[in-house]
Amino acid sequence: MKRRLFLASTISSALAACSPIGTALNNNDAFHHLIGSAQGLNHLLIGTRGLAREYPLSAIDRNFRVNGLPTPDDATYESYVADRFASYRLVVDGAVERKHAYSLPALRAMPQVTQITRHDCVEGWSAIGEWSGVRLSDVLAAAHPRADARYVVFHCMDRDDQGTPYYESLDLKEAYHPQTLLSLRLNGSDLDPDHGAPVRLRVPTQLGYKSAKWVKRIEVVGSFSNLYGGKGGYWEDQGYEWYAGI
Ligand SMILES: Nc1nc2c(c(=O)[nH]1)N[C@H]1C(S)=C(S)[C@@H](COP(=O)(O)O)O[C@H]1N2
Ligand SMILES: [Mo]
Repeated sequence: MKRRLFLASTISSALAACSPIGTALNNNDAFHHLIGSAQGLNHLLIGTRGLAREYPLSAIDRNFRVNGLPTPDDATYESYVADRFASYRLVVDGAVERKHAYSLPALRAMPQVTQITRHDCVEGWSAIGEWSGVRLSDVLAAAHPRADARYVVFHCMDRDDQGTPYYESLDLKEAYHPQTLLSLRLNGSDLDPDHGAPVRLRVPTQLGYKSAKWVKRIEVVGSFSNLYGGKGGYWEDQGYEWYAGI
């Protein structure tokens, strides 16, 4: 019932509701207006061809806010945390010639990129962090996407209170963007569980909901027709824009 009421609510309230923990901002009409117009403008702005701004070390927000669905607490995730993700594998499959299952040490052995960028949540807050990890383009290149590949879907380990997991997607152009990372580290430390350990997508050219936490599987697809509501993401299926360029 709660879910049906939520789906029936206006696009603008959906846009301001990317945390299940409601914020005062969600009830603010001026904020809805601001966010609504920002979403409309996204299509006119630089988009994924531009580079997101990078910041100096002094700009880092040491306390990076935690947001979104709760950190997974199922037996599988608890055992990952207990063995420091020794048994975790990041699966890459779908419309690719070469499927992969990466262990965390295998990801750490790939070339690492570090960038200090700002995370912008659609709810109206931002945080600057130093993110390190593997370029998504390197992982995709190793998988050899097939000719029918169009999008890259990220399947996550967290679930909402209905049991639906979080999922997100990028098109190939955004996925191959040089700043699009599979992050393993935040502010000089391994990612902690609350920020998406062990692997979290970081897309500084797009709004925060694209930066999927707790990624366990990267699926290359030709369309979203087999992905839940068919709009390409957990929040997209509830009214957010799929294209979330900043
Ligand atoms: N798996 C998963 N990824 C997610 C979310 C989520 O609920 N589940 N929330 C998104 C949203 S709306 C935001 S703002 C950021 C929050 O990231 P942080 O907790 O590191 O600040 O994660 C994004 N990625
Ligand atoms: Mo967000």
